[in-house]
Parts: sequence; C-alpha cells; structure tokens
Amino acid sequence: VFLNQENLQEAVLRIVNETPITDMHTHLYSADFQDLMLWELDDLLTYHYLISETFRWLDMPYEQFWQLTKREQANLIWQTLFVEHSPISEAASGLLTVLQRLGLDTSSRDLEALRAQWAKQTMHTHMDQVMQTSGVKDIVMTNDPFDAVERKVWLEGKGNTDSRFYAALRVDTLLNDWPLAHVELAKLGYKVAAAWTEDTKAEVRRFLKEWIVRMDALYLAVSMPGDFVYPAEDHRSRMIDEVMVPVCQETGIPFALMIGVRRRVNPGLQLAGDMSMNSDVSAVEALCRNYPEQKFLITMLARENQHELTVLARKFRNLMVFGCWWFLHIESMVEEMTKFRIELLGLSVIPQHSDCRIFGQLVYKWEHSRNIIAAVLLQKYKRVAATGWSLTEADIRRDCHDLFGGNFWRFIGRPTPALTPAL
Ligand code: RAT
Ligand code: ZN
Repeated sequence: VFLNQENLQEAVLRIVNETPITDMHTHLYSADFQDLMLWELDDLLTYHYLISETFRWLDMPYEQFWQLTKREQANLIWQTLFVEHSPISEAASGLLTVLQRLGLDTSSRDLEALRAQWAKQTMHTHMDQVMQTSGVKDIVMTNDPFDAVERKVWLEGKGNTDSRFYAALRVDTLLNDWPLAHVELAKLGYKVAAAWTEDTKAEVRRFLKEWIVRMDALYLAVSMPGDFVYPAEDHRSRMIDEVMVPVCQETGIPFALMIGVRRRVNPGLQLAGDMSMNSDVSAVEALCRNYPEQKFLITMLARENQHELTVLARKFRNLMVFGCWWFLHIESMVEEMTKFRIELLGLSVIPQHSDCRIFGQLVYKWEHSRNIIAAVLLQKYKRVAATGWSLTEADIRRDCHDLFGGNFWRFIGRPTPALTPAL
C-alpha cells in the first residue's frame, strides 16, 4: 500500500507510537538494586533538574535545603514550581505529563491528594505501566563498580535478573579520578599502584574485563569535561590507549563518551550544580581515526558542538551520534538537533536517549521527544513523497525501528532483543 500526502500523517504518527524503544542511556535500575531503584512521586519531584530550577526562586541557604527530608524538599519544590509559578519548563511540565498519563488528577494542585493516588501503585505495577505507556522495551542502566552499594548487588550474582534491563560499565573514576581509582582498585584486590607501570595497566585491564563479563556490559561509558584533549601526554590518553580501547577490542564492545560537562561549578547545588561547556570535537576525530575498528558512541553537551559532531559522523562510520543530552533535552533543541542530524546523516543516528533517573520519567521524556521526532520525520517524508517517490508503511516501520533501537543494537553488534522471539 502506497502512502499519499493525505494518509502519510496518520501512518507516521501511528507507526512512531507503535515502535518499541531501546533507551540506550539512563540512570535507572532494575528492582534487583533495591533502594537505588527510584520511582516514588517524591523522587520525581526532587529530580536534580527541578532542584536547580527551584533555587532560582529561593533565598534559603543550600545547606538548609539538603538537611530537609526528601518529603520536605518535594513539598518545597511543588510549592515553588507548581503552586507559586506555572510549571512550564521542560522538567516541570514533564512531571505533569507523567501524572496525566498514569491517570492522576492533574487539575488538583493538592500534593497530598496526588500522593494518595500515587500510593495505589506498587513498584512492580508502576514499572509495567510506565513501560507500557512510554513504549520503552529495553533499558540500558549506568553501572559503576566503584559504587559500593551497586557492587554488592553484582557480586551477589544479581543485577541481570530482569531481562528488560541491560548494563553499561561506567568508567569515570578510572579516567577522571585516578588518585581515588588506584586506591579503590587496590582495596578490591587488584595489584595496582599510582605509578603507570605494566603491572598496573594489566591489572586495570583485568578489572575491566571481569566487570564486563559479570555485568554483560553493552559498552564502556564515561562523561568527560569539555577540556578533554586527545591525544595528549596525560593520564586520560594513556588509560584510553593502553587499557580501555584494548579491552573494548578484546571483548568486542563500543566505547561511549559523553563530552562537555563541567562538574560542580556551584558545589552547593550538589548533583544539580554541573554546567555545560564547549568541547574540542577533534578529540573524537583522533579517536575515530586512530581506531577504525573500534566503535564510538558519542554525545556532547554544548549546543555549539552539535553541528560539527554531526558532520564528523559523515567521515567516520565507527562514530555513532546519540541523544540530546541533559540541557539539550528540551523541546527547542531536540527539534533543531533532530532536524539537522537527519538532514546530514539520514536515518543513521540514535536520535534520543532519556537519561532518566526516576522510573516514571520514561513517560514524559519519550512522549515529548517522540512527538518531535515524528514531526521531523513527517516533514521529510512529505518532501520525498512530493517528488513522486512511493512510500509504504513497511518503509516507515523499518526506519522507525532503526531510529528507536535498531541502529543502537546493530552498532553494538547484537540482535535487537524485542524482535528476537518473533524471528
Ligand atoms: O543528565 C543527568 O542526569 C546528569 O546528571 C548526568 O548524569 C549525565 O547524564 C551523565 O551521565 O553524566
Ligand atoms: Zn547520564
């Protein structure tokens, strides 16, 4: 069946909404991780994106806020961002999208009433409903073996019991805080020292390989400051060249770099105190050129870097651009970035990841982004249809499958899980 200008819109919107999503970078956890798995209404309200927005209006000293209980913080955030002002920012309106889609009464501004409605769910019914509503089928976590709470779960042989969740091995400590990393590794029984010796390198490689296997990690991941330079005569370059890339090659997994964060520009805000900064795209260029057999998943935080990064992906097939990260995960930026990425790369991108920290956020982050992606696709399809090119529903289905998961699984060299049983 060929689509025409009239029925194209209906078909694109329907198919985009039906396509199962792989969320390739989140901070969500499966139930195996117990207290790390955040899903309550107060968790949603105390999201660090909302905390920094709330402080725009508060006179309260930062320390006083952090001394409040989570419930008290949530009350304050609700009062400030939802009662005293209209909740129209991306993060605040997103919370309302979550409440609405989960069937809560958003016309009431009574937080206690909303809490009472929320309490009718259990964690497990909530997880199922959120995945159903958001269309997310597969969730990639962020897993850090330097986190003692998380490490315990993996060492008990748990962590991989829910097949909807996948691991990504986070290596920030090794790259960005070697003084801490070598001490921690020694405590864990690896024979490493501060000095960059052959023994130390071999032991860090052993550590990474053991954790990749234990987690069945899909990729290595790190977030880097904008002043990350590569190649350089420094710890990061040595760690990448002599430890991380060799381990990725040996185990056959990609390396994900999220570049352009300046941590704690305002330490008083804690997790909410990080800033974005411009990066040097030539670091990614050098990595892709030096290691043509190594796959790199790359996202950057500065809007200023996006176009150059997208052009770079035209030059290197081992570079996959992904997501609109953090401060770019807003309506205007998602639209702009999705458009020029598709204009420059066609369908060979991963347009979005959620970066969710609280489970219910999957609902809003994906609904907001999916609508924008659908609108961009529709515009592009209309243009080719106007030339007389015939488009079928199967074409659109294939394209959406690629954008919302297929490209990710193909790039990392694994079959798309959602399709495996049917094939
Ligand atoms: O988006 C976020 O929640 C940030 O705080 C970071 O976690 C960032 O996404 C990262 O993975 O470093
Ligand atoms: Zn993240």
